[in-house]
Amino acid sequence: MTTLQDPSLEEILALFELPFPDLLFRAQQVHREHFSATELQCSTLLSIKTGACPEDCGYCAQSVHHEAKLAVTPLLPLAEVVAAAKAAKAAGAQRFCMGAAWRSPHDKDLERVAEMVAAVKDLGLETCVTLGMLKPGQAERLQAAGLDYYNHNLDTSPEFYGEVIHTRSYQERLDTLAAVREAGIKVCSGGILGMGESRRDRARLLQSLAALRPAPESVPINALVPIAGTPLAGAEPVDEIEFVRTIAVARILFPMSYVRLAAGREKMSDALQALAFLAGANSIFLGERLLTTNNASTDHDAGLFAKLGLRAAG
Ligand code: SAM
Ligand code: DTB
Ligand code: SF4
Repeated sequence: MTTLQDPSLEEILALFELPFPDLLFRAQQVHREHFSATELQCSTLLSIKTGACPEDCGYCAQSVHHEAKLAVTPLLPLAEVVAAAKAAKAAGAQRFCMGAAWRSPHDKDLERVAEMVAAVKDLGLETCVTLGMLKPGQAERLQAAGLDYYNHNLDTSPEFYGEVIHTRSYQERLDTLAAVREAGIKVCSGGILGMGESRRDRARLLQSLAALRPAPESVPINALVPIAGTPLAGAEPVDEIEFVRTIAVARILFPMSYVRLAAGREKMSDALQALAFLAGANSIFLGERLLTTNNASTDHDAGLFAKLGLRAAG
């Protein structure tokens, strides 16, 4: 199976336009060439610093620019983070992802996060953080503490980005991703569907991610979780088949990467999730909470795994 190198927008759109059975078959072939189709990588999220973020991302509950109801909390104590990580491991997570609502961390906060990374790593979990933009030296500090992955999403196409976020540029996102890669940390970068973007925007997001060298090891595809009080509270959800097509195209463009069916699973039917897994999604967030919103429940996920014959990796 040939993979697309530096895919043009036309090539990506041609994948989107394939008859659905052909697109899914192709995605399945690519998926099974590199992964077990019955194994899901499972990560658990913890918001280690919540709310009061100076950025204005139109989808996010944590921005000071929006009116979402939210309990603002400063950086959590180390012991609380370690307790949450232990619980996540016991529940079957392989990776623990810590998210902070910062534009960019101060060095003294980064030191505390580095301690958290080291402590979580000591539990035998993979580590991931998402802290906003990084200044020179910060990625290296995190790498030295034992960080495996840094999550920093491109979110959408370069053309649609300005409709959603005004306080930082696409290029700044790319610069942080380059700093993370340079420090020897694995890259987790993807986007959000259902913000009012077009298929072309979804294709351009994937093209922008595919232009990263090497490709991100993890590509989260989030369905917008609409949050009251944010500018995108009333956004029209993406058609379900279009959502699955986007996952399938991501699988074909990123044959060796984990494609994560990320936010939004709480509202998805089992049938839609099953189609997403058939299209090549092979990673999820496990656990009752994402950052500020609920995830699919642990019981529901256990039932879904059993129904579909899936198991957690690791
Ligand atoms: N502040 C950091 C940043 O923006 O890079 C890290 C945390 S931020 C919440 C991480 C990612 O979560 C965002 O880039 C976005 O893709 C996703 N996200 C945030 N709110 C969301 C929502 N309501 N629905 C879906 N995804 C969301
Ligand atoms: C990602 O792509 N999705 C996660 C993680 N990276 C940090 C965040 C989802 C957040 C969903 C909305 C919330 O709970 O605030
Ligand atoms: Fe802040 Fe991240 Fe939310 Fe944007 S997505 S407002 S940077 S916490």
